[in-house]
Amino acid sequence: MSRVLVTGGAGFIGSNFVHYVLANTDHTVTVLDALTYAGNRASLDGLPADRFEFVHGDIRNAELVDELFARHDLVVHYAAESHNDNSLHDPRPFLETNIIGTYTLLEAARRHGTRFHHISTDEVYGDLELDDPARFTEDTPYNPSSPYSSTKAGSDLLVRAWVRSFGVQATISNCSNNYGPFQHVEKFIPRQITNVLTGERPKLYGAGENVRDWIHANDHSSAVLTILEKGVIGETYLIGADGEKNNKDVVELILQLLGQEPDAYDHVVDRPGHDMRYAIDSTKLRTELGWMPQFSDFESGLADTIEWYRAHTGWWGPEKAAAEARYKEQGQ
Ligand code: NAD
Ligand code: TDX
Repeated sequence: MSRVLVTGGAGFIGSNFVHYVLANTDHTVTVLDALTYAGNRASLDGLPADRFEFVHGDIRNAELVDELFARHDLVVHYAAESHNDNSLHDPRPFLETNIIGTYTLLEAARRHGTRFHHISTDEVYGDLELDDPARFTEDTPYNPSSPYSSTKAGSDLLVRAWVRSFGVQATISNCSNNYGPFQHVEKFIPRQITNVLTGERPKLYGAGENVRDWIHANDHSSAVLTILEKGVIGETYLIGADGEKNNKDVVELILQLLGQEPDAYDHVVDRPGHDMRYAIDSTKLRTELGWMPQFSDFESGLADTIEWYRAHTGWWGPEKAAAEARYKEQGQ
């Protein structure tokens, strides 16, 4: 039994991880989350009071962070500004949370000798051409494109430096695009599902040829737990489930699953600097740590996700109008 501190645990992937850990281990969990627009306390409703604590606070608050590190064995760091489109309009919060926030946590890990796992993204590697047979591996050079991905790349490099210079007990994982319950309606899949559910047409950036490598959030959680249990300090592990799909195919599948015509969507202004393709080779995690994804059928995972959004209009409804208003300003 370990005492696990999860930063950003009221966000999409963090909340899925908290549910997963409480259901599959005997660990206790504390969430530290600032409840930005992306955090939702309701994503953590109903968790067992004797094993779960919520702390409302900012990862840049060194005093609070220090007090929390003193009473936890493991820290899993999900907190971030996470949306590329937002980073193109106002990069500053990305520097604050992703860089200064990670630095604040690393300093606490250094002081307390706490085991630290840093959650990152495949976007640090830049993008691949559509016809390139290559996939990202742990040896791919960093080449981030957006303010978001460059701050995530910077945070990864801080972790590596704190391991090497100060002996911090850290691992890093870089995962591909997640889908599943509790994802904010600004993101691609929930935006299109909730557009259809509210009578709006889905919005595809550009021609929709961009490829993302989809993984169910539960598979991300099981991978992180595996790294916490068996990962080697100082190592980086790529997490992916061989789920490459282009955006157009995903929109058409969402429309089909919701009983709409497959062409009932709009092409809108493309994202500046839009990465073309991400693809993960997760051989290291699979062969060295024995991890395997469980959600191999994207269509059925997507159908379950659609059902979740249909059943939880009270969870996403209050955010929908504001998210769409932000997009409308950009012609998206
Ligand atoms: P999210 O935006 O849904 O959640 C982020 C959470 O962090 C929110 O609850 C927010 O309130 C909290 N937060 C933000 N700033 C904070 C601060 N200064 N102090 C404390 N809490 C703060 O993000 P997500 O999609 O769940 O992503 C979680 C992590 O996983 C991020 O580090 C992201 O880079 C990484 N990641 C995401 C994906 C993906 O597909 N979404 C893929 C790979 C990696
Ligand atoms: O309305 C849309 N229409 C559209 O075509 C939106 C919101 C997105 N898109 C496209 C852009 C991308 O090619 O869909 C794809 C996915 O977009 P996002 O959900 O914004 O994800 P992405 O930019 O790929 O980044 C995600 O995966 C990696 C997460 O948001 C990051 O936090 C993670 O690091």
